[in-house]
Formats: sequence, structure tokens, C-alpha cells
Amino acid sequence: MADEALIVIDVQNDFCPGGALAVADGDRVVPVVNGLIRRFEHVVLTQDWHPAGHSSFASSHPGKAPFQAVTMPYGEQTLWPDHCVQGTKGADFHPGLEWTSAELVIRKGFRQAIDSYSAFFENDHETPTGLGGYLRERGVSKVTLAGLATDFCVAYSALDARRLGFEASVVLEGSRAIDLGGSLAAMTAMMKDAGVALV
Ligand code: VGL
Ligand code: ZN
Repeated sequence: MADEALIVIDVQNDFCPGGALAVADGDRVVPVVNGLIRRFEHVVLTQDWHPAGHSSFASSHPGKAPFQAVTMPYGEQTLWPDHCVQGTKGADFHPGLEWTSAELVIRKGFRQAIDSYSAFFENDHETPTGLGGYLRERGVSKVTLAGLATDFCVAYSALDARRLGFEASVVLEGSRAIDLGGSLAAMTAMMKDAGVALV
């Protein structure tokens, strides 16, 4: 398993019940993800990490409400409630997450003008986070993903993993979806087409 890595996506307070962008049953992924963490030699975590007033927040766009979309220079962007602001409790990992064995934390969405759903690229699908190079240099060829949310950050990460030539699988029991306007079905179909194994 030295060539395999677990990528735990955004298991943070704001995506769990009571959080600013709560995913239904988001906290239920924690025991499943902890079980996965124990089994993998390489564990990477992502942490959604926005500056206050980030451009993905509806509150930064007068007249717009959360879950509406705007067109940004890099394409369409869904607007969200303020969430995962750098240094806040909402941005912390869920307190039950057994994250201490993780070898890398990739923070994403930290640039004011652009969001980043994927662990590999910002939402322009061009600017790398460095994770692809990191995994390749460490000899990883297969990634397993779980976390929040299935139809946004998990799916975009899995699709980009395939685009970069990694084998990719998503553990559905360890993931939960936002499901906005049919996004879960759409992203599930895209993942299947791209050769992501849904297990
Ligand atoms: C996410 C929306 C905004 C996610 C992050 O982790 O899926 N979704 N920021
Ligand atoms: Zn975010």
C-alpha cells in the first residue's frame, strides 16, 4: 500500500450539523474516515480555508443570496454562506477526526478572488495546489477519497485525480452530499465516466 494515499476532504466543523454550511449527516463520516485513516500508510487532509470576505461568499456580492451562482473570470461560481474562515472554529477539523497521523494538510480556497473545490486545482482548473506533484514524488499512484461534500470537493478532487493519471476511488459511506439542484446525480455520472470507482 506504499503507492496508495487516502485523501480526507474537508471534515471540518462548518460542514457538520450546527456549522455554517452544514451537510446533512456530515458528522456521520467521522467514524468511517477514522477507520480508513488507520488502514492507510499515506494520509493527506484537505482544509477549506477562506479569508474573511472571500469571493465565494454570497455576503461579498450585494443582492446575492447563498446557493445562487455568479460568473467569475474563471467561470461559474456557486455562492455559499460564509464558512471555513481562516482561524475560526468552523474551519477546524471535526473534534472526533483522528487526523494526527496525516502527513500533509492541503489548505484551499485561501486566495480572495478564486475558490478551490478540488484538492489538486483551484476552480480555474489550472492553478495547481501542489498535491499532484507531492503524491507523485512520494510514489503514490492510487488515491482513495472520502469526506465532504461528495458532490463538490470530493467529486472535483476525484475528477482531477483521474485527469492527472491517478487511479481514484471514492468511499461513499465515508462521504455525504450537499445535493444542490441535482448536483449529486450530475457529479456521480461525471465520476463514473471518468473512471472513478465508487465503493
Ligand atoms: C465545499 C462548498 C464550498 C466542499 C467547500 O467542501 O464541498 N463546498 N466550499
Ligand atoms: Zn469553501
